Amino acid sequence: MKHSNTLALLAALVLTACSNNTDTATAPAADDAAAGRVFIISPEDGATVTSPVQVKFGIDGFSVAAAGTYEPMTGHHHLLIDTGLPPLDQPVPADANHVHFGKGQTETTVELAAGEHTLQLLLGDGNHVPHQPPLASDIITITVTE
Ligand SMILES: [Cu+2]
Repeated sequence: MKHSNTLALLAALVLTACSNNTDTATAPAADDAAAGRVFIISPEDGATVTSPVQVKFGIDGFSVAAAGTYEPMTGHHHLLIDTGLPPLDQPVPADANHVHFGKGQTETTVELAAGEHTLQLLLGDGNHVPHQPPLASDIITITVTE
């Protein structure tokens, strides 16, 4: 594929440029996570909504890529429902409170019981591990009515 050829050429150029430093040549390009941001587009913080709730994910500086993709400056969304941030040095858990969007989805619909709920986005890399520093949205609180 043309894309792969371009990558191979780039890799060859990098290898040539760094031929006196194999550590640098073999290390993956670094993420600049400080340049990225994720945020919940909707619902708005404090909103009163009915279930199912449509949640739209926003991202700046980084690009969304499917799980298993290891390009720098990419990741996929995780929606944290009624829970705090998980340990940030390991893959995000996968359960009812930590929902993965490993196909690169940028929105979802969640069924929530009546009452108050918190939502937060956390970006993960190709291995579902948060970036350094982590790209997490502000926490929003919504109220679901019957
Ligand atoms: Cu994931």
